[in-house]
Parts: sequence; C-alpha cells; structure tokens
Amino acid sequence: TLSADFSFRTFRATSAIAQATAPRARIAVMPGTEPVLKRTIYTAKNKQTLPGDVVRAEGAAATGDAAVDEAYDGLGATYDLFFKEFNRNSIDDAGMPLHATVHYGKDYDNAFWNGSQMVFGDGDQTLFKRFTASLDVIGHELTHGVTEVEAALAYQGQSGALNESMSDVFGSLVKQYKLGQSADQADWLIGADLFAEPGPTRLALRSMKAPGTAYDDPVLGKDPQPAHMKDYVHTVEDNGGVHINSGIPNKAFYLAASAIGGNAWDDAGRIWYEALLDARLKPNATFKQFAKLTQASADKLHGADSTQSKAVTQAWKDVGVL
Ligand code: ASN
Ligand code: ZN
Repeated sequence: TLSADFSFRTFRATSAIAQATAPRARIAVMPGTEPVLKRTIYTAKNKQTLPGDVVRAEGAAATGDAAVDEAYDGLGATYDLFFKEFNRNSIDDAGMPLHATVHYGKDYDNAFWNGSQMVFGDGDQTLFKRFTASLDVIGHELTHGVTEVEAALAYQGQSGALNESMSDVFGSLVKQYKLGQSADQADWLIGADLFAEPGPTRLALRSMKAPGTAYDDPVLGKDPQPAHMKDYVHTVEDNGGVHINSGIPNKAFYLAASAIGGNAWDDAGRIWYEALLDARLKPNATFKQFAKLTQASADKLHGADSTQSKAVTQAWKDVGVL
C-alpha cells in the first residue's frame, strides 16, 4: 500500500552535510555570480549499492533512458529555481555538485535523500512507475538537502512535518516555475505522474490545495492528510506522521500564495525561503514557531501592513496554527 511503500517509509536523515558544513556559514551568491551546476546521474542497476555507476555527467547528451534524463533535467530545473529566484547556489549555497542515482533497487516504490545524494526507484510498475516522472518529487528530494543545511529540522513530529512540507513547497514551486504557472493555474499536486494506473481516485501522493483528497480507493485507502490543526494526526508511524501532518503547513502555503496571487515563487516562496534561512528556526521547531518566522519574513520583505503579510497571517489562522 501507499502507507507501507511511500508515505510512511522512513529514512533517517543522516547528517553528512550537516557535519561537513557549518550551518549558515555559507558563501552567499553575489549578484552576477555565475551558476555552478554540476550534475552526475548514476544507475544502481536495480541493486541497492550507492551511488552506482555514472551514466550521465554534466554536459553529456541525453541518454534515452527516461529515468536518467528526467533526473538530469529535474536537478537542473530545481537548481535553476533556487539560483535564479532565491540567489542560492545549489544545496549548500556554495556550488555543491548534485548526485542522483536512478534504477535503485527492484520494484522500489520510493525516492529519498540519504544525507548526501538523491535516490529514485523504478516503482513496481503496478502501483507506481519510476519516481523521476514527477518533477515536483525531484524538487522535493533536493529540497531535503537544502533544509538539512539551513535548519536541520528534526524528522519527527511537527518539525519533521515542517521538513516534509518544505520539500513539498519547493518541489511544487519547481514544477510551477518550469511550467510558468501562476498560483491559480498550478495543480498543487505532489507526484501526480507516478501512478501506473492514474484515475479520479488516484490523483497524486499529496494535494497541497486540498490535503486528504489525493487518493481514495480500495488498494490505497484514503489519503490521511489533515488540512487543519483540529485534525492533526497523532501517530507513532511515519516518525509521528511527517508525511501526514505536512498537509497543514502545505495548505497554509497554498492559501498564502493564492491570496497574494501571481507566481507563487515570487512572494510566498521568497517569504518561506527567508523563514527557512532565519537563524531563529531551530531543529525542533513547531508549526507555530515557523508560522511566526514567515510573518517576520513577510514583514521584513513587504512591510507589516502589506497584503503579503496579511495573507500569510490569515493563511496560518485558517489552518488553525495561529
Ligand atoms: N520519499 C520520501 C521523502 O522524501 C522518503 C522519506 O520518507 N524520506 O519524504
Ligand atoms: Zn520527503
């Protein structure tokens, strides 16, 4: 099921980067700085040894292997959003090379960030196809690296759900940016292209616009995501429901971005990004603490009386966090 395979699978976020990189001791991208995009795609040849064999290095032509080429292009699109819109030079903001392995394991129904690189399974071809098929999923996994560097949000309970939400927010923004969609044009779905047999009861893995409605059928069960604090799910599974309760901050981002209007990466994305970089954001942060940092960042960027600040506050109130 989805819970056994995707949603609830837990990977202990190792802290290779956190150890190798002093948090926030970043080399800021100066205006006019050249981007440093260095991608390497590997194949695990359906085994589980990482990283596997190099199949496409930076600058090499497309291979014809969809998983390889989607990973290469998806890392590029994610790098582009962070560089062009947020002045961020890769995961560590210091030009860190991007490594991704595809064809990981056999019938592997998931994708993950292992603390050093991204990893994508082929899916079992019955429930899921390859996990590179949705650009937002590639953006989701790379964003786990950014979050680890900037805030090291502990992968448990509310801080873990914030970690997950950050990945959904920027993963969705990567797709919107690539497609040139405004907030009202976007589908706000995560993983809409992963199902082997999609349909009205299998829209995606998650919906940021309407958490809890991404799927509902006999095989998958019902999408368990809440959209409001009154429905917060207390569970020991999934590290305290990190992929479940992320519906609440996801919906807050959707509401804020939609109220502000235009391209979600311009204002709402920038506000969330600055909150993620705020030194006051601690590894065990709660939803409410993060909400206050987005208010602070909206006030700083746009002024306390701005439509942006008001939209951010209203969004968090609407999901019961403030
Ligand atoms: N695909 C999942 C995710 O990136 C794997 C995990 O639970 N870490 O969130
Ligand atoms: Zn995740």
